[in-house]
Amino acid sequence: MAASRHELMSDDERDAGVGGRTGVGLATKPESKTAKPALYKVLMLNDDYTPMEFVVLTLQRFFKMSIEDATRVMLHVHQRGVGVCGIFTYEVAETKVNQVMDFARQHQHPLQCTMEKE
Ligand code: TYC
Repeated sequence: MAASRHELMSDDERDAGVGGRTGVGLATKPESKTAKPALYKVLMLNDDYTPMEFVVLTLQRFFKMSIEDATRVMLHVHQRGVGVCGIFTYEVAETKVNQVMDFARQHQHPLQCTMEKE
């Protein structure tokens, strides 16, 4: 589906109104009222020891994936070395990384999970 005109506009253009003249709004008006939060990718890393079933279970439990999606992501990580589990705000991403690392440690698996700015 093609992007709408509205979706293609910058915040400045929206602030100026549809078809408005960018950059000629009132000097007192903020450029945008809705600052978007920074986003972070949560990454899963491959290793030689963690069982595939454990990785699938981890993706289902902490990232709410179906068994099909979890298996797809696990196999991607197994084959490519790294894969994206999801994209979140900083605090949510940090919580997910900690949950995965704690879960792996409890089960004595070397599974590693990390985050990086998008
Ligand atoms: N490479 C592991 C194995 O062969 C499976 C695995 C997949 C481990 C993904 C970690 O993030 C991972 N048992």
